[in-house]
Amino acid sequence: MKTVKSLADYQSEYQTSVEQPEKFWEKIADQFLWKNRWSKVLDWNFTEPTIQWFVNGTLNITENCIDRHLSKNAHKTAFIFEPNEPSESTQNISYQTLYDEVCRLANVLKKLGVEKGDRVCIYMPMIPEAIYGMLACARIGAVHSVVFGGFSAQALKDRINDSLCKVVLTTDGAFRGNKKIPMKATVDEALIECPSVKYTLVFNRTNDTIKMQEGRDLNWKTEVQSQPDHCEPVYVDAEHPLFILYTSGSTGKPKGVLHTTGGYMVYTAYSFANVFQYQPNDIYWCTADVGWITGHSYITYAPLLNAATSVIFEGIPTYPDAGRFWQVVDKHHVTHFYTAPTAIRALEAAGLEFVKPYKLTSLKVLGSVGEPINEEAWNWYSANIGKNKCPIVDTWWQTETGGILISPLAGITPTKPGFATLPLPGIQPILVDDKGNEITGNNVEGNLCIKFPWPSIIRTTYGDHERCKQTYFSTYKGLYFTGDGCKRDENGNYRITGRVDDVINVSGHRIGTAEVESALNMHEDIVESAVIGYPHEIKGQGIYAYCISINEHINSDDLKKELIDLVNKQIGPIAKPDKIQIVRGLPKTRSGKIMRRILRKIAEGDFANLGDTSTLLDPTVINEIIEPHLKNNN
Ligand code: 7RM
Repeated sequence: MKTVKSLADYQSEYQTSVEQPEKFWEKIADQFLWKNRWSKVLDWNFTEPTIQWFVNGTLNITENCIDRHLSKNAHKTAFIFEPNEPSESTQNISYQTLYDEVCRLANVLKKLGVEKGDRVCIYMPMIPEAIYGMLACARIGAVHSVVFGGFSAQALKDRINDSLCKVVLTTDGAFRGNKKIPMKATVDEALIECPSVKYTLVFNRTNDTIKMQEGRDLNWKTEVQSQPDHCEPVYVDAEHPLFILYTSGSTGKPKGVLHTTGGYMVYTAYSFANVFQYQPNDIYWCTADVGWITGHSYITYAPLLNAATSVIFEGIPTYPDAGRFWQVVDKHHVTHFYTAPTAIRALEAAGLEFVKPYKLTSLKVLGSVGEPINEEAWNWYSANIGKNKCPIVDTWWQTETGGILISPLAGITPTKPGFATLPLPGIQPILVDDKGNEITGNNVEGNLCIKFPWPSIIRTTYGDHERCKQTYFSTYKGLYFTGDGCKRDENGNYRITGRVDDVINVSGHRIGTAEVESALNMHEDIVESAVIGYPHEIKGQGIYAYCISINEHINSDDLKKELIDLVNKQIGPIAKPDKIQIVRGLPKTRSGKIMRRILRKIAEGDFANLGDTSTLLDPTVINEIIEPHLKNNN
């Protein structure tokens, strides 16, 4: 794919993209394989919202990810699989092998009755089969719903039932550092109440003993073996759903963010090529999990659309020790390394002795994603991993945006620690105040919105379009609202400061405070709770829960443990509160709204700056909440 090569290129391409967006995107879309060309590039309305890109175009995304490369690149490595255990051998998967595997699996899905438009849940660890699963769905026009392997049975069940999945792809278990994690047992528990699921396909990874329910559970390897390694692609409309990915918001249950096929393909491929400046012999490694949007866009789809070679890593940054990432970089001569600030901070804290043994000379570009990167971590990453020779691309985007919207282009855009810098061509950010008035000029701060559609923008929240409208398109009329706060510096560079809604970002994972609160409230002793985020050295934000117990005096470790177990069971380990405080009351306004601003200040230990407390119903609760903090001196 042709990419921007200089700052002047970027500026002229940006200008074209704003002045003639349809012409701009059409030229990019033309670099792909389409069955039928579109009749109209864009049809949009941010009020409903209805957004259609490449109207009436038809295509199959896997043909673009795989088939298209076979004439020249059949033997090129698509994926290098690096297992959890360093002693287990690496697996090289060529584009031809990828084709064969995806086709066989797609044939199995067809045999199981999966048809175009049907939903398939993927609940798997980071192994190549998870990616085969996504692509096998796309091959036949089925819609994948990947659920992160760390979610609990309850969370998995909710997601399966929201989109009525027919089949679940899973494994017996997962290797994660020195732990083995059950996967099939969790699926079994979830499926007790999932009437839509007819089959599961189980890939044996850990070879642990699992229960296989006759007539429902099938062995992956056995099923795949007997299938031909060819499967005709099913051509779908550009606006046919490609996948659903659940993400947390400020209220209620997680939303199923829906992405469609044509626009998602065009935007993810374009953004990957431009942001990373990937060249044909480079080795790219994104350390995310396919359970998150970063894994969807920048492990599965975009690298393949660019015929790239990428590393798939099963393990964790700290096993067998905190040098694992750097060992893998050296082992596979990784040129492009893309990770999250939380990992950088954790590895920085582990000490330079874990970096020293490795050369890291293959690296050309470093990336960051998922949360604001603090200057300290940025500088450490640049100096110790990039040896001050690799540009850092701090990429800002969201599940809902499908691809990177604000980021430096590697080696082209001047970088600045803590800043995602400039919008990609085609992206029109705007800052607004709380009333929705545009904040113009530089050296300003406001709520980050986008005023024009890009091809991979969210189309709907599955089964509830009104929620999509309310959440993203109603706060500020005519704008897509990101939920993030943002600064624009004197040169027009953007710095994303974090969420302005009730979403917490823990180690780059989005956690809805409302979800954690409703889990806590399920405890029979808990009357009400308020959950907020507080600054955490490694995780970015930690989870702080204030709970009102019916037994006022009880602030016991037993109760806290029960509450943590409850959250673990309802959502999963990523949502476990770091701190729980049992309180007698919560600071509420006269209209009954919890004043989270005050609770945040208290959790930060900033008791002197609680701000205006005059609207509180009962101001005395504040002193009671602060009191134990003063005692513990924390
Ligand atoms: C890709 C992803 C989205 C939220 C988003 C932000 C935060 C992500 C950055 C960032 C500052 C960044 N999708 N966020 N990237 N904040 N700088 N480079 O993370 O849907 O899981 O989360 O993450 O608050 O709204 S996500």
